[in-house]
Amino acid sequence: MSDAATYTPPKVWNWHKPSGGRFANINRPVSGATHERELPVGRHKLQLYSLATPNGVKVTIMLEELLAAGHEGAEYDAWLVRINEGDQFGSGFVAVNPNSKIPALMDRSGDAPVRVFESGAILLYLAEKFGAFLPTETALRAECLSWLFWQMGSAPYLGGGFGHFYAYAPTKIEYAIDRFAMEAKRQLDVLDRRLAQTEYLAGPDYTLADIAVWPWYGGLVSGLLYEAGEFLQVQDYKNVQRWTKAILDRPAVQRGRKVNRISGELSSQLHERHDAADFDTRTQDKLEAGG
Ligand SMILES: N[C@@H](CCC(=O)N[C@@H](CS)C(=O)NCC(=O)O)C(=O)O
Repeated sequence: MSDAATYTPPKVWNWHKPSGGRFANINRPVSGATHERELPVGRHKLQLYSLATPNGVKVTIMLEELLAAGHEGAEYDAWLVRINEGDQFGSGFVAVNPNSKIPALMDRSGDAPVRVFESGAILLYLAEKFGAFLPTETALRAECLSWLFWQMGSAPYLGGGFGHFYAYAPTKIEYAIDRFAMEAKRQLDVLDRRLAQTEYLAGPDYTLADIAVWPWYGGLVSGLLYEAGEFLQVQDYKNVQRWTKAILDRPAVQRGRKVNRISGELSSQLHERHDAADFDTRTQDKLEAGG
């Protein structure tokens, strides 16, 4: 590990040593599959390959919301992808997402399967497929999509920037933490001002914009993400706090958060989801018993 204060980049960057840090074992400078492995396929038309990170949870919340709204075609199988073990580099996964990141969706309802990757694209695909959580009126739709794309562009500064340097990097670098803490707080202020004007991000109704933004920024202001609540003084963002609590009260959100979760309290984990009944207590009991 180079000393951050004295490091001079060489003329040509080379991948010659592990960088350290929490995800060092899966980071590499090339793409593509590292091993052959087919993906499992369940009985539903929608096959989701994911993990309950903020990006993964967006999609399981969306699917549970669609089901709660009566869209039976949104029934899905959710398969666990353990990214720390390199499952995202299996040939089957790479065929669904050449970028090797969860979440990835395969829609098998038509003659030929349709692959969708990137969580924002998946939310939009599902919203259009079922005609839900995306306003049809021009201005509201534009506002909704603007917040969706805001999330896709902003969260990497929160996760890959602030979260990485504050929580995961092997050394604490003041310059990097300052830079990204500033940006994280700026983003929270953007949301806070918007949510002072309207109940939800796109306007009066809960939409896919809220589903996209909540797992990241709701997690942050709850003090859960990166355990950075005190550091960023998240209690000050009162409107984001109000919105976060309202969304967490939704039963579909509570279900969606559990799917493909492998950490935290056992009662909050549902490693795979193939049926609505999988959320039953009996399933949880089985999990707690190690089944
Ligand atoms: N922009 C992508 C980001 C997806 C992403 O970063 N997924 C992470 C987990 S949150 C992942 O799969 N990482 C595994 C890896 O980088 O190898 C999306 O929104 O879908």
